[in-house]
Amino acid sequence: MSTQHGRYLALTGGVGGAKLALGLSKILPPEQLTLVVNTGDDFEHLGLHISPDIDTLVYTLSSECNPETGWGRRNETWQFMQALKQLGGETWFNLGDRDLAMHVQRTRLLRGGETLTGVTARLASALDIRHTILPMSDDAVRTRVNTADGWLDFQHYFVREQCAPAVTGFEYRGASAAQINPAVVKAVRVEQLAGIIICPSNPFASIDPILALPGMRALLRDASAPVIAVSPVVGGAAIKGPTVKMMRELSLPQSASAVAAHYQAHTPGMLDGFVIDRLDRHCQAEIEDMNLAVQVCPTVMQSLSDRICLAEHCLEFLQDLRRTDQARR
Ligand code: FO1
Repeated sequence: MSTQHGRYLALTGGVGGAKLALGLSKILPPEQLTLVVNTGDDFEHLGLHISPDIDTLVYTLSSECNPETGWGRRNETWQFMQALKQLGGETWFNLGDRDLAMHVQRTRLLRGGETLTGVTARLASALDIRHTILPMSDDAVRTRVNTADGWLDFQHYFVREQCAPAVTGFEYRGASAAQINPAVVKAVRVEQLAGIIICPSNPFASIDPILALPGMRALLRDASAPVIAVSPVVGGAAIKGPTVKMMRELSLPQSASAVAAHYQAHTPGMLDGFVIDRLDRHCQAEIEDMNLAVQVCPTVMQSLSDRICLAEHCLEFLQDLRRTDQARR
């Protein structure tokens, strides 16, 4: 464990976010790290409440994650899906037999009146996770994707249509009436806050839904500790998922600088620093011109030690930013 002091918050969604969250969790003990998760990907399917980004994080932190897909459980079997197919049911969204237990239990607890925050804490604890995982909100926010084929619910776009339709925009339905999880507000305003890390998640599908909650942008901008983001784009490509395809379709340059520019344009004043891969060293000056400090380090996370190494770089970067801020005062 680290000699880091203070408390950290990480905003995450998807597989890339969960990888860095795992690295952070190996360095920081539970009382020093809170993980805030996108729930814009959540949906009702086959009568069940599915929270893909929460589950990806829960399975990753509990070493239960399917290493081939990055989502779902390891050692999975698919008898439920096969039986459902035989009965003519909807099979475009793959729910493994072991994973199914998670959705059934979550749905039952939610219908019993528990909040998503309470249910998440209970299910994470059942899998021996000690770090705090907070859904961004207990209210329903649903990401929708505007495409050349019209509006699609996020999982219809992502899984059913395999991200094929060209994207023209996003909507975070319900966000304007949703309340930020009060535990997130408390975790940001904690006196010992040492830094906030925006994980290398898809900016449009995983991070913007969190930022769309009323008051979230101001909360992060006014945080007493530095805020950094890690680029999900490396060498003009996304490590996994449709980030770069989306950028192309939205007529944005496909680069780490464009991700930084996106955050700077939509959430001015939130970021103090931006982490890019060594392959993107050529973007450094351009990002510094956006008034951001830049950390260049390896960001591709293949092994557990890659995840821990990136987490260490993030914590060191935050420490440097805190020092610079103190020196300025
Ligand atoms: N992603 C897929 O590409 N195909 C699937 O069939 C699929 C099923 C699935 C089931 C449970 C779960 O928690 C996640 C699942 N995912 C699947 C991943 C998920 O849809 C995406 O990773 C996220 O929503 C994007 O961050």
